[in-house]
Amino acid sequence: MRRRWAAALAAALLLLPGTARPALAGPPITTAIYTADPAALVAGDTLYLYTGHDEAPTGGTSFVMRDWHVFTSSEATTFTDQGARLSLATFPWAGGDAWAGEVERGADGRYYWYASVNGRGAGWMDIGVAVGDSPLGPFTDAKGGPLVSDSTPNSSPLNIDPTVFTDDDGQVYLYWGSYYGLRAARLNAGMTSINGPVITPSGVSNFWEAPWMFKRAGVYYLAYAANDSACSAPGYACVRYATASNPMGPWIHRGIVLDQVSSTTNHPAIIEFKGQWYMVYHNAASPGGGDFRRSVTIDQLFFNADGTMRKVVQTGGPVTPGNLAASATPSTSYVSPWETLGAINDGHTPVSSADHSHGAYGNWNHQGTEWLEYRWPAAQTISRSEVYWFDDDLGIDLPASCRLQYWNGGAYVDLPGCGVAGNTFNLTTFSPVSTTRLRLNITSRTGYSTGVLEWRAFS
Ligand code: FUB
Repeated sequence: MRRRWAAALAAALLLLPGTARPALAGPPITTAIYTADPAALVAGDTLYLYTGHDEAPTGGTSFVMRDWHVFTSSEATTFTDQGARLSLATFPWAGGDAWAGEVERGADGRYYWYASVNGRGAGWMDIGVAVGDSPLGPFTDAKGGPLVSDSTPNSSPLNIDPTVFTDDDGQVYLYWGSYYGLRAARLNAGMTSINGPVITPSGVSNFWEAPWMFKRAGVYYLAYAANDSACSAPGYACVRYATASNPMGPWIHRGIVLDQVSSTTNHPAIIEFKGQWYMVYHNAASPGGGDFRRSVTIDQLFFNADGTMRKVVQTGGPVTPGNLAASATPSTSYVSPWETLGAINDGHTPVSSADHSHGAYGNWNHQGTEWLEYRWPAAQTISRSEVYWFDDDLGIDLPASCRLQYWNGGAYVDLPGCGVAGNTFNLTTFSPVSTTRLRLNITSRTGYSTGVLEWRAFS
């Protein structure tokens, strides 16, 4: 099986001497459609976001992507959808899967849109390139076939997610790849062919996919999705980054710039616009959103004096205001190996007890009582719990009963029991307790196992 592909808005005016910064962003750039895989470009005084378009139905379990949209903004806060400006039809040789892309201005002043598509050839995904005379196109196929495919020597195990970077000397670089296979090459000035060997850059620790390259103060930066256990829950990705003094590396890993988001996939674009740096990325925070119904969002990004990037604060993320679960570490007595413990505090609001589009905790085929626990590094005051049960109409059913407990420093102390209704959050309120651990004991119905889609805790 292919690996599963693998969130209180803060609005404030921050003043820098002489510079008015725009209000913090954070909500989806649109809720009219689902968007993913952002790339960013500044042309004139406009910020352009090039995004994929998720069209999977509610509860869908795979990508449905046929075209790409362009969004414009003059202040990086509100965005106008300029519509689908590129589609699979632009590439007659391609058959499906309009995945991540990026637009770069060529030396000829034209705009080149590099895009991941199913090339219908050997292997699965290829990278095509379209060209237009303006950032909004119209765009036409610039090559009549893939720029990168499985037949490209030393290509990636999955040829997707192009990022294109033009250095100060005019040399253009293409980075791309997935399935842990990062690749890089120089492009010819014409923007539509590779010049020289495809290399496997070194030092890009835990690379999974979705590279984004840029330069600041003479330093090259490469941000990318990683999915190691030190940065994200199983099945989810974070964004790590590396820096280099040469555009082809070697790279030095610098850390995590964006934590796990509410979608399993994570995909960065980093850009400076009108004196402020931004991280553009996607999550599953839009109403009805999910792993295959993602939404692009934008947040401010800040650099330290030494050039390292501070971790981005996800202002429009999936965090329900006051939900203490977001900062807790979950653990359990048992989780089925194919299920996702991290799903219980990813901030997703399920549409039903069958909605495991963001993953689910499940303990099939255990029966009887199993427990889930949240731990915090410092004591939290808690007076409310909300549990959304998972029911797959197979081996996992709603529980027979459940009981909450908190840790008083020496023992677990009972709190009131909790509801076992499906298709809703089961609310339990109690006198405030100060604790570092909250435990949910779940007892199954005879013949079934149990599962949880989301578990929230509040002061
Ligand atoms: O949207 C399809 C794929 O999911 C992209 O190409 C990856 O970067 C991941 O976001």
